[in-house]
Amino acid sequence: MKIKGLLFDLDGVIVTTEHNHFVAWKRTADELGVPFTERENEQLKGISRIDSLKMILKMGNVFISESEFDALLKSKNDFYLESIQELNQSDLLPGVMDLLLKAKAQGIKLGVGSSSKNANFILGLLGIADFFDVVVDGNGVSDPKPHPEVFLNGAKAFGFLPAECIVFEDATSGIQAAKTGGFLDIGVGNPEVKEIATNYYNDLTEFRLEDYA
Ligand code: B16
Ligand code: MG
Repeated sequence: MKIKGLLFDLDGVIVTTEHNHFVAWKRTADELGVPFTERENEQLKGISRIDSLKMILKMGNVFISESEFDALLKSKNDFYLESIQELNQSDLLPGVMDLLLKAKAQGIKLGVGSSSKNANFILGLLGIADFFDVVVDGNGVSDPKPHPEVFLNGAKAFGFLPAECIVFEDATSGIQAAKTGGFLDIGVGNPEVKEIATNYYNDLTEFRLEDYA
């Protein structure tokens, strides 16, 4: 089926902010005394903020009060936001800008499907918000990835069937969400998803729009 819409995950596909999330969660895990490396962080990619903290607590078998939970969520996000203050267009991952320009010129619809509640803020810093016909983020979904809601809402806003859209993802949870939703799932920039993704590219410079649309 000819592709009519592209749905991009944000952190890890459009921009390198996954590392900032890792550093911020590492700080939280250290505070809680939970061992946390890139390996544990892999399970958090694409997962909502609340689910990420729940997962860290589970990893360490740590129990905290509701108010401590809320305070940790806030301090993680404050630290994360502080660390991305300088973000700008030069932080776009390779191939992103060229693909956005090419797809737009061909009349293909563009959307973001992110678990992040900071998605619109980040798109603003990157100066690419105007490219997108729809942005579905962590503020607008009730079931976070790996549930497909975030991408289904995007396809619905386009007015297209999921099978007419590609989802670009760097996280296992996001690839699962795309598959469950009936999208063509393409893994990008994270060898961890190579095995499960229908197609995989090291970065978006390797993706050829003419092969799909
Ligand atoms: P926030 P994506 C996800 O964004 C990140 O992969 C994940 O690491 C992060 O915890 C989640 O957003 C929530 O982000 O704390 O900014 O709301 O990859 O789905 O674009
Ligand atoms: Mg991601």
